[in-house]
Amino acid sequence: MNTITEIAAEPYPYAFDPAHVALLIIDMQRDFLEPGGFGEMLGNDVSQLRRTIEPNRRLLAAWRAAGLPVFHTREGHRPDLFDLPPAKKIRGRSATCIGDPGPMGRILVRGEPGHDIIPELYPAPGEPVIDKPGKGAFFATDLHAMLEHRGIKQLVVTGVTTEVCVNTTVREANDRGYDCLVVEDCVGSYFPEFQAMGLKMIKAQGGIFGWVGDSASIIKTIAGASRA
Ligand code: C5J
Repeated sequence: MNTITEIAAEPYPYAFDPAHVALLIIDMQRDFLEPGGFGEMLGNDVSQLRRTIEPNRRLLAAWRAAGLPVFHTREGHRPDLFDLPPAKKIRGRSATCIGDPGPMGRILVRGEPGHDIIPELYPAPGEPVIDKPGKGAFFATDLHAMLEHRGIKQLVVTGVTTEVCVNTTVREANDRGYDCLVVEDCVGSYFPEFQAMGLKMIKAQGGIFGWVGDSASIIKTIAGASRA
């Protein structure tokens, strides 16, 4: 399938172009999603994020089967923390913060177990992983260059959390000219009200930052798709 196909979405159908689209999976990391990780240690209900794992797994499988490109991101910092802004380190006044020992190694530090992607969605060989020090995937990374080199103009965006790293990334992408389709059952927030509002903000005002759709509609469209 190489033709542009309309996918049901809000605020209006998304013109899915298999020749210029990539799947961008944001921060599906153990420390955010797994029981016993940093997210749960802070008092968050990880089940709110874990409900996205199965829909993401199905979408990723269909995406890979269609031979379409996928990019993964991880939020985290160098072990020496030189890329960690002091403001980010002390924000929240928590007794345990980024770089400190946590339940799954040093919190949000590259190379630590908790920083890595959950096994259910682990990147396949050849799938780029973008390590980002900020909330947005475009800040201080080479993601934009990588997408441009591949001719990518559309991003189907999944991951966590809806109101923080997903929203920030979609806004950054929108300003760089990408058409973003956010997959509502594949993005999650610890807070149900932020999940609802985070999605509403994207599709409001005629799709001010992008579109919102569901994984079943996307899977139906890409089934059997091939870049050949
Ligand atoms: C947060 C993220 N919430 N991936 N990170 O700190 O949304």
